Amino acid sequence: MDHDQKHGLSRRALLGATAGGAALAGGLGGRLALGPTVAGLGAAGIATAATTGAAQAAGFEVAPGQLDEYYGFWSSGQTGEMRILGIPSMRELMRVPVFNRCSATGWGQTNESIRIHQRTMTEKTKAQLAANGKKIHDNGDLHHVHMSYTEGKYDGRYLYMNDKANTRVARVRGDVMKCDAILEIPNAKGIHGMRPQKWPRSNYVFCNGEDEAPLVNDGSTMKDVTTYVNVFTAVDADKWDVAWQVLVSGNLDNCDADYEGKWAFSTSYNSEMGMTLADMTASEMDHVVVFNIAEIEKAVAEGKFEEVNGVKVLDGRKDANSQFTRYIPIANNPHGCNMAPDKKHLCIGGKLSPTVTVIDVTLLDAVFAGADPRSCVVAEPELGLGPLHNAFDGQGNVYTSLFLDSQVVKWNIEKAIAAYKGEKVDPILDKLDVQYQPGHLKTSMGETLEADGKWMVCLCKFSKDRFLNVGPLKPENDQLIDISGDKMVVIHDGPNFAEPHDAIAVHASKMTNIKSVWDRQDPMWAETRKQAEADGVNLDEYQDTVIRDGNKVRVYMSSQAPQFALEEFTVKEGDEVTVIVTNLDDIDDLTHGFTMGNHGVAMEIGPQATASVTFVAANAGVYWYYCQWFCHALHMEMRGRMFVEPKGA
Ligand code: CUK
Ligand code: CUA
Ligand code: CA
Repeated sequence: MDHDQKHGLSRRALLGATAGGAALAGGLGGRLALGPTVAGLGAAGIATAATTGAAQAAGFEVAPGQLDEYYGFWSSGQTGEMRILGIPSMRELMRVPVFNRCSATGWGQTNESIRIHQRTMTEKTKAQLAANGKKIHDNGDLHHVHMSYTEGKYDGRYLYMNDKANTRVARVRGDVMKCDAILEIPNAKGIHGMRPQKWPRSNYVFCNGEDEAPLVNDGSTMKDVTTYVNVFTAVDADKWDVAWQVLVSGNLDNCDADYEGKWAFSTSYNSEMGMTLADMTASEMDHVVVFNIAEIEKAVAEGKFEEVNGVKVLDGRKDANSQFTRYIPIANNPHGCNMAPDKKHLCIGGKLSPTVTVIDVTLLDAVFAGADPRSCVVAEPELGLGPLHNAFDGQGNVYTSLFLDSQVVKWNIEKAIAAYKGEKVDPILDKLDVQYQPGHLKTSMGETLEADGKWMVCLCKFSKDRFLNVGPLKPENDQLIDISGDKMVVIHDGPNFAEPHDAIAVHASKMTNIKSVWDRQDPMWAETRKQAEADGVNLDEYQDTVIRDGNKVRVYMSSQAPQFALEEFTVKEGDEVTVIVTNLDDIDDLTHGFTMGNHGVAMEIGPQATASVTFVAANAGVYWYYCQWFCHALHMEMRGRMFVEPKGA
């Protein structure tokens, strides 16, 4: 295996960057009471630069102080967050709460995050939540994470992700790695497959509705499945609103977009519109829906839509005979849907069929002009049992996960096309056992025009005997595979908590706009700033102001290690208290926290950030608040008291 050689250059380049980072940390150390410790770390970082040879001998291992070559952005399934891992080290670097409630950062509890949750929430959902004593849904089922594109390449601006559980999509900013927008999608049910447009840029995020339901879902019709529809949604990625929706026949599972901005594609495993497992698998064929973006945009511009719940809806069902869609028959219950970086071939995982169907997207114009829908199929290699998802190396090869065989199969597109034409060639180049039952698999930069064929991560659904037994609930197993040679090689087992479905590997050079310190004027707390202005408080300066507004109390306190500006404040029993903390420290990695004891309140305040939280001081007494983020040698002392006076006092 020539892996070390192949990666040597970039690793050395990274080491240079690390040494610089260490020097920076050492410099910052002087500004902290913890100076000696930080300076010590810096020295260790520089020392590793001398051990390059040993690190390379260790293969994939990224030695202490070294940085990974790729950012891995991971979904977390039912945990509801996005995760960042380093590739190839497979070290978890960060968790970004999105649909979940986060105890560390206060996501789902701070006023700033609740506003993001509620901005696009429908009145129906608000009412449903209120009936349950809640303001937001604090769970999600996040299957897919994808980055924004400019001309088929990652541009580092945003990450987009779905929530199948509560029919939402969300966006995470590429500069601060925080969620800044959530969108509840009307009319659709159960957003599953989701992809940004790749060309000319990610103007849309395409979202598949997986679950069938009446379009007007108000109880007037429920068991009559002929009234059920499925909805394909294009979200305007800039306005973060629904641009348009298309009704389809059958349900929608996974989707992708092409590299020309002409098409979007979705697999459907329930063309039968069955409501039981037996019915959903009854047909011999299901289909892939092809969406014609230009035709859809034209109809929307000409006003040829129906407005349903404030959204422009077009009818792309089979009976409507529109130019919006075509239905390509595919063997029963397909799953994965992956556009190759050759700009030409779309690969559909057969799931129940042992095949992957290859569609040549340059033949789709003819299909829309009336040619047989199957005329765009140019290969259908038989690869093994349970083909789910496909990944690419940029060299004409595909890696397909075989769920039932617990294998990854490497095969060649051109050879598969030749075999489909009747030539005697075997498209299969290699098979590799993985542990166990793989779903998605991701190659480095593989979903972009810059697919580089270095690494693959295979997200296994089961780990069984691969790790110490931790009880009946086992971790998943995300395996790192070297694909730089002819043979695939498993390099590393990566246990992971419930339940990553998908990931992307983005070269670190794409993430040039990541910040270490917030901008004081960040839109995240723009509304909080407005309130402060109205209260005559300047959030850019030292704050120790308590404003009483009826039974509402707003407590403004800035923080600078190791102190809150207020070491005590007084409210009355029953007051609605809002604590607004601005972190005036502007040093890298100097995050403070605010925890109000015995009130279920905690939040993160990054350097130069503002965060706020509202709660009711229900019982009289003394309550300590404290900084829960270790920030200084005197971090323990960074605390204060809230006095809650008895009613009528
Ligand atoms: S997925 Cu969502 S069921 Cu194969 Cu993209 Cu796991
Ligand atoms: Cu501030 Cu700990
Ligand atoms: Ca089916």
